[in-house]
Amino acid sequence: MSAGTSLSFVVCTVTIILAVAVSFTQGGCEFKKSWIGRWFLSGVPNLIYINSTHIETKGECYEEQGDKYLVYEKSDNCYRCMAIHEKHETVLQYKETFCEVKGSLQDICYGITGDAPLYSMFRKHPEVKPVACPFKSAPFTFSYNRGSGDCSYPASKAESCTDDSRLVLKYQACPDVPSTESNVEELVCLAVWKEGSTRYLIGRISQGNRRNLISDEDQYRCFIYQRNTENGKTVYNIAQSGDATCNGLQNAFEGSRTMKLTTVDNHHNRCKFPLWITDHHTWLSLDHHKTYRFSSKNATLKILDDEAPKPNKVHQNYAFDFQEFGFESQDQRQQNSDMRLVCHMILQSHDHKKVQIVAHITSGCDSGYVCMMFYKRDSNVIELQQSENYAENPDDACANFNPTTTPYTTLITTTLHTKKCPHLGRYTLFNPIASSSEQRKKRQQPAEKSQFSDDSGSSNQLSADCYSHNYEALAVGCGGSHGMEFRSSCAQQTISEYSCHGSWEENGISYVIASPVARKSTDALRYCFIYTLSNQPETTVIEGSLGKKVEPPILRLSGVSESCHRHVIPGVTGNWAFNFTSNGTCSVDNENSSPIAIPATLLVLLSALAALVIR
Ligand SMILES: *[C@@H]1O[C@H](CO)[C@@H](O)[C@H](O)[C@H]1NC(C)=O
Ligand SMILES: *[C@@H]1O[C@H](CO)[C@@H](O)[C@H](O)[C@H]1NC(C)=O
Ligand SMILES: *[C@@H]1O[C@H](CO)[C@@H](O)[C@H](O)[C@H]1NC(C)=O
Ligand SMILES: CC(=O)N[C@H]1CO[C@H](CO)[C@@H](O)[C@@H]1O
Repeated sequence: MSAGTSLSFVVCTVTIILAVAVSFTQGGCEFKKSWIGRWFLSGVPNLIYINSTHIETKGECYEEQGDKYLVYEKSDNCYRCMAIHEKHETVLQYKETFCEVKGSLQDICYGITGDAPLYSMFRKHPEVKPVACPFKSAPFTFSYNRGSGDCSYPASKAESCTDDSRLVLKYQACPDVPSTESNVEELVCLAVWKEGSTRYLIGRISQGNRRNLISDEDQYRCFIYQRNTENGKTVYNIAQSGDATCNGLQNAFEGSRTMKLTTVDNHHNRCKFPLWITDHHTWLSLDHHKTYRFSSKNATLKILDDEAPKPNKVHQNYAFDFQEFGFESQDQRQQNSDMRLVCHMILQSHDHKKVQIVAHITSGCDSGYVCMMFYKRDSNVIELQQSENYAENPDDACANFNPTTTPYTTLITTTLHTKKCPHLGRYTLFNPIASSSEQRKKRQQPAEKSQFSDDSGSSNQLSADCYSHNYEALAVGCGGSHGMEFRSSCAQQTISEYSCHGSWEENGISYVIASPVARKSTDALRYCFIYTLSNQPETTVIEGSLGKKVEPPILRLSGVSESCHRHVIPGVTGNWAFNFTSNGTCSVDNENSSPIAIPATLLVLLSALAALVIR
């Protein structure tokens, strides 16, 4: 760097510092931190960016007093007054003067007249969570008027969604009223506020049939609403703006479009889910991804799915997603598996063990009636079945319900107690001659990956080989343990122990809810062990040199991680499957005859004892 350039560098730097200093002394103020972001303003094609000092297209904050800001526009070297009101974190409203020559804030702001146009800006980034819609106790019937007369017959319908910031408006066409059409609109409520006695709502409206073409200009609408009671029913009168501003709205009865929502009577008989189900307010799926929660009044069940596909996870940030993904929310919501179920009618109840219920279901913005069966399996285990289709009419919900083909969902309580596992005894792997690694591989289930595999991966091939599938013996409730112990025959004997939390039998097949005692990363949280214990067919009696020999029964066992699926064939399918032969009870006699099944600790103890005796 030469002396010349370094001097000019210094001069330049000083100039910049001076310029900055001057701009600060020249006034300069800051807008509210909460305003920073990108905003939509009707009539402006691009979003308006606001930072702490600038409002894009308006200028720089020069002087501030209360909600009045003197804003300097550099390009025209002029000043304007803006009176900015934050109605909600999503809504800024302002009035402004023309850009004028410099003057005091008071003088310039005096130019804002009462009838100056009001501008409404709606925040797009950073996204803000929608608010709960203020129209409580949907569903509603409604009439509407688009300026050509009331369309009240046939009645239009408004329905709630699981997400209370959404409402579905199902418009009906009235043959006698021009410019009415049947159409489905969805309203997402973004902001509500009150001015005097007037209540405002900002919402985004989307239309089912024109989803990709829709712009912010078409979607943002301002509403004034008013709650009344008529003949014991709650009524909402709503006026909707004709564009993406709040202009032209005076009250809840005049607007580009008006609606009158009326609550529907006696929608649910509001039965209660039986006590043996609601005894635990929260139930979990075996993998803990789904939560079933009963309301305090035991009439409503909410099903929350934490594994919902991504677009649903961000549904709180709906406003933003709309823009980013194009409007496909209707489809996305159909995948949303969060549901709300309201008990509508109890059809059959059997002895606190089984109950059939018609429930009103809301899933996303879809709703209807479903048939549900609840089964009590054990003190901490219930199962349920739910019809797939939503019926319009509650009487149709259970009409075509087939319990033999409807899948079951197994639910457990949030805390599980350890219980005695059924079928106590010792088992050895069926066909134990197979000990070469070739035959071991054959034993593995080819279709589904074993949950028993080693998590250390390929780092130790020998031990991995040893861990996976090489279970030679199973001991249930032996040696002081109440669990199920799977043992491998490897040099370093590995034991996988499972605790049992409940069991039941159905059509000769047994089901046990079990959890791994020391959980490996590849293990499921909870398993449903599905098994049969039966005598070997045909070969039950074998003629031998020593006479007749009765073959021991075979235990066919499968582990399933999600639910106790009825399509699983024990010993054949499932996350993993084994066939074992019974090796008798846990008695000492049997322990002596089957060294593999003796717990390692017991072996050590025995050899220590033997050593003592020999001395
Ligand atoms: C605000 O934005 C303006 C341009 O719109 C920019 O010149 C200014 O440096 C920004 N201020 C801050 C604090 O980021
Ligand atoms: C709901 O169920 C719980 C547990 O079964 C019970 O204690 C409570 O009284 C029930 N509440 C109502 C309002 O029925
Ligand atoms: C268990 O036995 C059944 C029936 O004999 C057989 O089909 C299945 O493959 C066996 N399972 C295993 C893991 O060997
Ligand atoms: C009763 C019975 O089946 N005992 C068997 C237990 O397992 C050992 C080892 O596999 C066999 O040798 C026993 O005959």
